[in-house]
Amino acid sequence: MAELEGLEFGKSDFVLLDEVTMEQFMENLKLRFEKGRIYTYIGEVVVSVNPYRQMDIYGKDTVDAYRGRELYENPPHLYAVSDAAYKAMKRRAKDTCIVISGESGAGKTEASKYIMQYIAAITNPGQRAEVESVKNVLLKSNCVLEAFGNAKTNRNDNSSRFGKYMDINFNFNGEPTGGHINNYLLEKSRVVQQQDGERNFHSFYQVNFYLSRGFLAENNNPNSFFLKTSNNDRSSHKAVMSALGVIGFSNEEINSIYQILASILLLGNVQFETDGESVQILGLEAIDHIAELTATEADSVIKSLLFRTVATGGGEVIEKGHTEQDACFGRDAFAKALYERLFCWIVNRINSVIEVKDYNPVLHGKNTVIGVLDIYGFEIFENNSFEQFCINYCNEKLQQLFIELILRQEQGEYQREGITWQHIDYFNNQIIVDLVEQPHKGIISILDEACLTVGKVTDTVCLESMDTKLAQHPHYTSRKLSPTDKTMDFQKHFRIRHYAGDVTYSVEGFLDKNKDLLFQDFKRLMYNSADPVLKEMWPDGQLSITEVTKRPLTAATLFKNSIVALVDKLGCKEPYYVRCIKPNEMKSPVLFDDARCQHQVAYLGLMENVMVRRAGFAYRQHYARVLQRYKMTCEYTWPNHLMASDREAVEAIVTQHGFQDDVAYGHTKLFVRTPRSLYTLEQERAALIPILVLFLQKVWRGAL
Ligand code: AD9
Ligand code: MG
Repeated sequence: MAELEGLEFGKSDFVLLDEVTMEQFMENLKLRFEKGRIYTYIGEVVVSVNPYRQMDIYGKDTVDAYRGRELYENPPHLYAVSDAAYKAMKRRAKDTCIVISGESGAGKTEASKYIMQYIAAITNPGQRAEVESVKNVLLKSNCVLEAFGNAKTNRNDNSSRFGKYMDINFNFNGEPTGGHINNYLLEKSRVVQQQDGERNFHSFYQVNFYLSRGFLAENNNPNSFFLKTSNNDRSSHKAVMSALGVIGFSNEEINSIYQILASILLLGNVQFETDGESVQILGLEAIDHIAELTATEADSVIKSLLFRTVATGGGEVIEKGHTEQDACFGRDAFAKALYERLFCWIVNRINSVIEVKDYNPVLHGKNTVIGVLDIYGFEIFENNSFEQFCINYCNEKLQQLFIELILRQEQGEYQREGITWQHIDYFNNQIIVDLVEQPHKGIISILDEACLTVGKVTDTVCLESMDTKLAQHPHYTSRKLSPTDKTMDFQKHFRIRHYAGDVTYSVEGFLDKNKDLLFQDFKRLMYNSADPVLKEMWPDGQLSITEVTKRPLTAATLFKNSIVALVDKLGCKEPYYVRCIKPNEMKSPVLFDDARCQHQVAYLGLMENVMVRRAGFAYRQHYARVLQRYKMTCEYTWPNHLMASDREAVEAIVTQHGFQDDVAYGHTKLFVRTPRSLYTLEQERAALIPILVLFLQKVWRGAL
């Protein structure tokens, strides 16, 4: 059995703290971070602090040490929960999921990659080619998704600008047979605009390495989307090309991808001017290149940038010239939509390669799943807009699931088992979830209503409507409702008291982003492209203007629906949690910013988690299983017991080992408070096994 850590590294499980106070929690977290112990448990939850340096804890030796072991046999590690999830999946045919949460830069994506690498490393010992190929595609998909979905932000040089949930499918042997990726709300506004110090998606900086055409190199328009590339971009580009190849993208597809990227960049060079009557395009040479890259006609590109087709009330179809403002809006919406569709197409294309085909449960046994969720953490920026609103709503939903599953489930089990427990008060954030998503009264409904209202409803009018409807809500406020609060503007701001802290949102742009309008003319233009890859991304372009739905679902509602579906999906799996903490804002490997960390510990609900776990018991198991595993360690139970019930037999084991004060007896299960008692039992069992084997061999040979 592997050695557990010494106490000089602090307590490896917060459950073992002498007293559950914030001071002790923080002291332990800090001590462990300083000693290079970045992982600590709360029962089966892993708390991880971003080390901001390469750690020598992910190699083959470590994989071997954790493979097949129980959680309490080794120091805390992501590998241990990955193994626990894998074992639950394999031994008990349970679908499991690993939910990774934490704020931007806390280490979620890195954790998700280590988890996948671990699962890949422990499966398919026979190196079967088809399984190896599935594993390879699953691992390589990360590289592609990061290139297209990640960007440098002020918080994280490689920030995921989309949410990712990946299911890995396993056959009855526990070998990966495929997978599926769901992506959530790509932050497409980044395509046309970034905050100071931030960059566009990594993929844009790789275009030049692929398409060495003059028109990209010669660019010197200060308004363009072009930005400096670095050596890092060059090496990432190589990695992406290789990954695309491994996944199975064809040369034509890769070519189309880069041409689309280049055309988006060139769209950024298209400017408009007006003489008061009509609008013209400045930078026509960009149009020729865009037409060439998207396999369309330059005239059609111009037309869709300057006009839109509208159906009049009488069913007549007319062409209406844009104002300069509409033209700019249309261009940006087009650039964003091109990128979003490209991204979704790439995800679907990867899915088409990894999806499990021809799986016959009768022949192959139950197909089980491990899901890994790496989704954007809670965000509080200087300027918080629609994207932050959606992201923070998503975090509220996940927190709700956490409360449901870990806290409530735990307390529920004690009740069911008839064990006395201390009631733990934890903040139930359902009230904030309702504030956002409740039909008719919630913020999303109010936004949708404003978007559907005919005529000019502005963001400010929408804010007024929220103020009226939500004035009584304890988690909502605005300048109008709190006139003395000078940090907010009357016309612009509202504030939500999230479970993780107060966030002030600027309502400016909310309605446009929620409507997410893209003129049908652009869709038709793309659908008519001679490039089959591009055409495939725009099936709705074949609709004529009279067939287009007048009331498509809004961005917020689509997002809400996808998150509700996600939570449902996670809710029916056995969950494992990784809670990531960002130690400081400087990306420093040595700085532990007490205030920042304490804030995260508080809003992640970790203290409540420890309290519930402590009020509770680290380990619980049905009597029959406890007996089966440990009966050899007690003279009254080995080889069989003569007691009235399994429960009494288990009591005999516990009493013989002297930890009767550390347990409680439920109706069907034994509950053990601290992992240490279990550790003692495990050690004794491990020591007895060789003796038993010898004994049995002798019995078989007739020597006894
Ligand atoms: V965001 O919400 O996508 O903006 P994440 O995903 O939480 O964020 P990420 O995993 O990207 O953060 O980690 C940020 C950076 O911290 C990485 O680029 C690494 O430089 C660093 N990091 C995180 N975890 C580890 C680790 N286990 N070992 C070494 C790490 N470095
Ligand atoms: Mg990330």
